[in-house]
Amino acid sequence: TILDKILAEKEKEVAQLKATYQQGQHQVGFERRSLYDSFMHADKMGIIAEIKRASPSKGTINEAVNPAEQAKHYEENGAGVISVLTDTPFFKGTMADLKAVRKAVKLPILNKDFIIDEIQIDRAKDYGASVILLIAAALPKERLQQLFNYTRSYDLDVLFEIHNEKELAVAKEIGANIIGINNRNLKTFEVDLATTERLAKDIDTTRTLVISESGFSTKEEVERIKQSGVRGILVGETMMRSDDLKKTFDE
Ligand code: IGP
Repeated sequence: TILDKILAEKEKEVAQLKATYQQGQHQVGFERRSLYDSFMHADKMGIIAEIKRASPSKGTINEAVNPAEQAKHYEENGAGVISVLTDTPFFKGTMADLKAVRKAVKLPILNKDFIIDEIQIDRAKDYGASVILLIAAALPKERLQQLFNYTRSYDLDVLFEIHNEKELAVAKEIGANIIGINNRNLKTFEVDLATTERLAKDIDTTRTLVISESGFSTKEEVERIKQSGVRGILVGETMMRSDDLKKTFDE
């Protein structure tokens, strides 16, 4: 599957990083910006707007984007968090993108990558990320638990991504307080909002922040998903392609 391919690349990247990365090299000075607090206490739907240059399913989306400018547009138009894809081989993002975004906006920043090792979490923290992504399908439960605890010990948030019932059970065992339900099946690339509706039913949404991820392009879809107790949505492609963000956010 595509996830297997990406993870194989990540192994190489992490080996490289371990050989070359110096702790604190890019440190920006950490000040906590909390996704959980800001979305849990808001009364309108929170939006995580993503900097996504390309993807395995769509190819090029907007490779030439200026991440800082784009993030500022997102912030001015009502985004609550900026997600920055930093994977290079498959999504054409970089850590430099994240650094530029962190400088440009006041919002919490999600480091969107395929995290398999503590060193990536050290790096995310150094660059000023507030949240990291852990993908349930990527690793065994024990390893996910270690990486979750490690991240929380830094006082960073974890967006714990799931796609099915089995992964939801893992999220609960690990104690994830922010669960991202990915509507996209990483094996087939098919997107179905019913995934969120089905899984959110079994989550205590008064205590757990639930984010619905992928496939949003209309106001009707957002209205529909509100009914399931979801407090935030993660939108990439639609935001990257929009030439009128005001309209996109209002819709
Ligand atoms: C955004 P979309 O369909 O709005 O572009 O999706 C986001 O959910 C998607 O980029 C994503 C993703 C991921 C990317 C969800 N989980 C894990 C890379 C890795």
